[in-house]
Amino acid sequence: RIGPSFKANHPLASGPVVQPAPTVDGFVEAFLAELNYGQGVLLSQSTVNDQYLALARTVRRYLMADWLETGARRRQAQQKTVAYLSAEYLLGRQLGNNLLATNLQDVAEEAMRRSGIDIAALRSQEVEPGLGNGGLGRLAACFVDSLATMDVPCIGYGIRYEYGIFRQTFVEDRQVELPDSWLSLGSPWEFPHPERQVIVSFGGHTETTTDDAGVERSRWIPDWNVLGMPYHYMVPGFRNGVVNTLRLWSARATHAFDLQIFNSGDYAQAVRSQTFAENISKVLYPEDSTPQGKELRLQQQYFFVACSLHDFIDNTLPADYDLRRLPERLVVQLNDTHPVIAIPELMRILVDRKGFDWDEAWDITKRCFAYTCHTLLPEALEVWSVDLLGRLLPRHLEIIYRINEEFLDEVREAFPGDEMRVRRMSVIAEHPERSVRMAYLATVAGAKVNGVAELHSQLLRDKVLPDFSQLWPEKFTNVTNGVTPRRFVLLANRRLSDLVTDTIGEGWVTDLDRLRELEPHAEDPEFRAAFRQVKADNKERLYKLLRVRDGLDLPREAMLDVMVKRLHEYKRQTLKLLHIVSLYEGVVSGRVAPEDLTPRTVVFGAKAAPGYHMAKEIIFLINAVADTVNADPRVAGRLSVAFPANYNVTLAEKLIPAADLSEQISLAGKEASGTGNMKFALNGALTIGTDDGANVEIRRLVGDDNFFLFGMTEPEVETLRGEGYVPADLYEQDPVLRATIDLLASGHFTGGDRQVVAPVVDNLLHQDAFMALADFPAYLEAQARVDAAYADPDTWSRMAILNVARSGFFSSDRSMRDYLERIWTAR
Ligand code: TH1
Repeated sequence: RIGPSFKANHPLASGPVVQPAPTVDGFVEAFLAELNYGQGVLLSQSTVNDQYLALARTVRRYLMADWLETGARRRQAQQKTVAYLSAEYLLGRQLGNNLLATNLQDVAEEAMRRSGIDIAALRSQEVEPGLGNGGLGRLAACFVDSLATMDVPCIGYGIRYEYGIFRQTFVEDRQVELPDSWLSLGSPWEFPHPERQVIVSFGGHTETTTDDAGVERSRWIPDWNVLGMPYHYMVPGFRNGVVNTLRLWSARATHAFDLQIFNSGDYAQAVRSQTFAENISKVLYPEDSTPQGKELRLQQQYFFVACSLHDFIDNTLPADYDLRRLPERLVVQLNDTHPVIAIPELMRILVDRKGFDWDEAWDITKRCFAYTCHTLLPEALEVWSVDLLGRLLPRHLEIIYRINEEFLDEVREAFPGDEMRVRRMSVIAEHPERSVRMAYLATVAGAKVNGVAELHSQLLRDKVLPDFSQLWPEKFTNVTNGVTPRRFVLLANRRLSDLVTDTIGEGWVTDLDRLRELEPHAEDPEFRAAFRQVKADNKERLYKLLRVRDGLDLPREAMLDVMVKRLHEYKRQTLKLLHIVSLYEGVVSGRVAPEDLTPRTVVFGAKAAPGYHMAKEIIFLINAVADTVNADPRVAGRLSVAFPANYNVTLAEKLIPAADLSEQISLAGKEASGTGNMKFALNGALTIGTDDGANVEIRRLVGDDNFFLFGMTEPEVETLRGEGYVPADLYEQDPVLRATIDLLASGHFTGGDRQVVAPVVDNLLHQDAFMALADFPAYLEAQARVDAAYADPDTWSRMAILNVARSGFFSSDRSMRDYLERIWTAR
């Protein structure tokens, strides 16, 4: 792993690493060197892609000394390290973020100008690494950013998917998925480390043997292997000289595997095996919160978890490290249940490979893990069939059975005679098929279990894991999510950032509570005007982009009302759509004069899981409504609807700073936290939202007067469900709702075709599992309050400024402090 010792003793072996001068000249020189020696082209011959790659590698050079230094310091210090295990990292583009972290934006811009290059063209050349679905993946990216900025030792472990979240396009208003080949033009931000490859085994069976001490031990005889090749990515802190590491694993075929088949003479089969192995890290599963239970997904999970634990225990810890003290050096944070197979894997390493006895291994394991739950939806709680798990990981299944047996003994001891409870709490479910409940396994093994917002953590305790919270109340805690102010304020909203810095000085970027100092300025008319100008400029920038990107022509003056998130029924994009249709219906039926409409532009951004039919029907319907509304002169300049395809981090960075209104309208009790809601508030949009997830905390902080609350509370939802919810009755009783749904159902938006709207309309009338109709009147009423507030620019900007000033709590730096205090150092 380390070079020969004569090298280590050489005076130059430990640096100093020569960094290019942080001047325009220094930058130009480094850039040309990268272009000439890295890309092998002359500036005069170079393509935009050559230039982008050379620019990225130039920025990398400025980070390298700090990266190497951070690594050396971490090896020296032997501190406790957070291994953040996440199947997803939704990173977003790297160039802008890394220029920001190194404080080189202006230098780089000038250096490019001097080289005759427009840096903006190079920025747009970057394909973002979309290695995540939505909030969960983006949260992981925010967390590693904050940990680097706070100089906390952390390794982010995950999967280097060759294809990230699909690229969305619309064909005749319907979603069509295209592969996201984010690596195809080169990947300047990654460092492959083939010398650190790890072997991962699958399949086979177990045997019982007796060891030298006469103890019976199980031995796993796997029947196939793959190699895990790590790729390292820099995670720079914000201008603090720290660069942490993200280590993502890529699957390769093992040589042994190839050779065996080669020897047997079947060349075609040898190639198939290669493909088979590499399939493991081929593509991100595009389901957000609805796992499909596919075998390849379990392979992905075990693959990256096995690589990561091996990497930490055998390559990161000193060779002679006493593993009884592992919990002093390692805390594994499980990002949802996706990496939970790490629990039996650590047991296997300790018992089978390192020779620990079971009890000691279990004691160590229990102190190493903590589990974050991100959902309440029952369909999102992962279970793996015993059949599949036993086939793929027979030894792990054995270990899980034993963990469960001992755990259930503990339950019997605590609650004698309560066999119902024992069955309820079993890690092994018996129905509908014998399977492993991964959330239960994580809760049994984890030292701490947290939800991601206060309401969510409470519902997690009371509704999802009540028996566990009764048994181990001290295990449960909350850490409310956060977002990084570096990417989502400083980088995405330079204009607002400049205004804030001019007003309260520097320092808020790493101490976001200081935004409070803006509060008194909400009363200053000049500041409000400047704040409005920032919004106007951001809208201008967005509309220019949407014109080029999507051919959209949007009015400059209208309120910008934004709903961006994954398409899911519980998030209720249909409720937003009903609002749009009701505004439109008001005008076309003559009930409302067009000039009485507050001018609005509604922007949607949403990807649907490819197999989620209802979500795709909803996308179609939004597009159909958008086409019709935008083409109707009766609402021209008053109501527009835009649905730019392929919402991603890059688009979010343009959309969120421009928004006036943030739509956070999930059915109460369904959205665990939400993090888009935080980004909008920090960028001066007002929220219209239900009492759900982190909305509750946003409202409490910004104040009731600065938040448009509507809809049922979670207990009210439960009550209504208990009484028997009949959406069709609401349709019958409410004339506005009836007119709205009738217009939708009439085929008005689909060229007279009633058939194509039926899936969504019928579902609303006869199922409406997420009670959009029940909240519809309250939503309209809240939107009327929005219109009234928007009518007075001073009222609106005062509210918006207070949202910014009071949202500092939602920095992911604060989330990381909470994890440190409540989970990672608490014992
Ligand atoms: C999301 C939650 O839906 C969201 O409310 C929360 O803010 C976010 O996580 C971060 O905590 C989830 N995403 C996923 C993705 C998968 C499985 C479960 C969840 S929960 C694949």
